[in-house]
Amino acid sequence: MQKILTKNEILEYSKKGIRQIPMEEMPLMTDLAREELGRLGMEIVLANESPKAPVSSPAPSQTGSVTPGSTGGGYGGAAIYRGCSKPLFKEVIRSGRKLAGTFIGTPHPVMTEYVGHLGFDFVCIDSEHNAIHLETLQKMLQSLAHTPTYGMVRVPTLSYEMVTGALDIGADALLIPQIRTVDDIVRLKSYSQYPPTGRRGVGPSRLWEYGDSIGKLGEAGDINRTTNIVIQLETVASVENIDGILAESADFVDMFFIGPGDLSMDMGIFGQFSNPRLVDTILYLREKTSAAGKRLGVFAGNFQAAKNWFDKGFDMVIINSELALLGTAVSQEMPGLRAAIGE
Ligand code: 3PY
Ligand code: MG
Repeated sequence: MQKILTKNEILEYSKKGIRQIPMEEMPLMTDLAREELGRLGMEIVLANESPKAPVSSPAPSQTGSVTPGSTGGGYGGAAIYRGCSKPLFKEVIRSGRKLAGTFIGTPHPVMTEYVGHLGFDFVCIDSEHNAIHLETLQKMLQSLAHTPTYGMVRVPTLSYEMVTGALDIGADALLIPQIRTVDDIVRLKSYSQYPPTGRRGVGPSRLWEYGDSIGKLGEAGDINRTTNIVIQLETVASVENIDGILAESADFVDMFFIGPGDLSMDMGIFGQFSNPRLVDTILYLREKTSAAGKRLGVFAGNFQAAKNWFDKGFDMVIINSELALLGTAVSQEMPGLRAAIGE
């Protein structure tokens, strides 16, 4: 009979320092076992296979690396057969890795897939400021399955439909704009977390391989482990309420994100990114989030600004958008071309 390899047995091998588990034939594995194997960067070696080079530690520190047995697009173990296998985004977020992404505004999977191969850790599909609704979002997320890049979605509204909907179609993380009050966080928690923490509904969505892996929700462990919520701090109210916001989100949010555009607009100094009032407010938010043990990201207009934010200790940067990056590249070259042809 085919051997069944459990998560505990994998942990035993790991404790003994064995990273390549020798087996006569490929064992059956529970989803938790497969996930653990991937998380620990271990693999099965069959008796008739020659030993391979040592496997490096789990992939979070390596954009584009593929870890056997763990998944992208959320959680499901079956995803190993369905696309580019990635560690859980939660592990990457918690690993301490500095994360670089860009917004996607073009409502099409081809653009998403293309940008997914450019070396960003994640893309953030921006349905707050673009005509991208759930049907299109799902296709855009699907297009990332064969890339090493994670798919974050900025939802347009703090609503059950958008929060639960975007998670169910497989968003690796949600970016939640325009947060103002502690009550916003209470609602966000109830929409994004399964009971008893919240009131998110259970269904055979893409996240659960259309039902194939939905049984995982019944397994022991944190059933909300697929969920990554990033809260935007971009209103004066969110600055005023920061202590309450941090307290209320303590158990379900790892990352915050500052939107300097809206924050400066709300402060009456739109676009004055060097204005000391804005800079001091951003640094104040960094102190608060860091004291609460949370990671912090920020929007950057270009790569140089992104480097500056990383130098200042920020953990995540969203570098403008795919359209802005395209616009910059073309506008740098076009004058030279026009001059060369005598215009
Ligand atoms: C802002 O700057 O307001 C943003 O939302 C950037 O993402
Ligand atoms: Mg904003």
